[in-house]
Amino acid sequence: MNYFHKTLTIATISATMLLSTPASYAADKWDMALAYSATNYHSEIAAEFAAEVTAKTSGDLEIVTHPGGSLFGGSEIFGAVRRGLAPIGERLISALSNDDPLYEIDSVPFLATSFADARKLYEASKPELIKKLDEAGLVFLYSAPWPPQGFYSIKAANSPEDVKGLKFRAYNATTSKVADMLGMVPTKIEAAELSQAFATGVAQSMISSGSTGYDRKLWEHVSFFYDVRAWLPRNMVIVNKKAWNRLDKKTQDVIVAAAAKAEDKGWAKAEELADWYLEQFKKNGMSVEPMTPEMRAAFEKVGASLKDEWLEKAGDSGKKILATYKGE
Ligand code: PCA
Repeated sequence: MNYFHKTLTIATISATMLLSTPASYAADKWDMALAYSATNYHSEIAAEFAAEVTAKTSGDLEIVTHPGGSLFGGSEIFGAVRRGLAPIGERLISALSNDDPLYEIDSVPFLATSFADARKLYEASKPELIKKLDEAGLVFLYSAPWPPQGFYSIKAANSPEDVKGLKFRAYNATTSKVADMLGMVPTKIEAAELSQAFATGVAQSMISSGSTGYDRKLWEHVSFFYDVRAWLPRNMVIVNKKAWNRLDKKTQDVIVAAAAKAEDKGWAKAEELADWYLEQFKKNGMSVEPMTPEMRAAFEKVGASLKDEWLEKAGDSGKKILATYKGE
């Protein structure tokens, strides 16, 4: 073997080694931004999802969750994942209604008020949701619901007069509008800042699930929960498309399988815990009641007008989704 051949052989061997040894490709780490408490079921399931991906890729892709808005606050997560500042994150979909009315379909008042209907509505809207996110440079992974939404108040709310002027904590445009139309004063506040807001009187009422009231120990500040069951909003887990495209197919498949599992767990857990949260309220001295017929009528009136408003905004694509939902 002459010098030329020898050099060529060594070069070939080195190149082959580089391509085939595990050490040749760097393991990746994804920080996953979550808005809600570490002990909330959404965050726990996200942590299980992250652990599963890490284990099944033998650490080639390690996903590390950051709950409670510790990496990015709830209101920043969508933009952060879009811009690639975080490769993956979870966001309350209906908070994004400024981007597109489709994002608030799960918060149209009294449209889907049970877990079964909420799931049907989700399935009906999913193809369009995936498309919209794709256009925004995002890959959709999974979506899980919050329990049915009720009304929290620091004072008894037996008639619409009782709530007038109450400071109201809103989490999306729909909750702001409901508050406005009922004469309350809405301010947007993320769940992570909720205890503080009620403790200082910045908030005196809100619409949310038993889950968030439980996470934030709202019985320390709020005495009344009305089990309205107005809608079931959802979170979604999204990935930055560029980060996604850097993964090999095998890793993507592991993520998709883990996401499907996480989604089913999320739906089951929300339903399993819905009544349990309200039991904890009672144990901690809160009153948990249905709304009085008078209050319910006021909520339903506001809800009906918001539903019309949504249909108008969402146009033909919204109507098509609703027709699929209703099985038409
Ligand atoms: N909890 C979240 C959104 C809906 C819910 O039930 C929150 O209050 O921020």
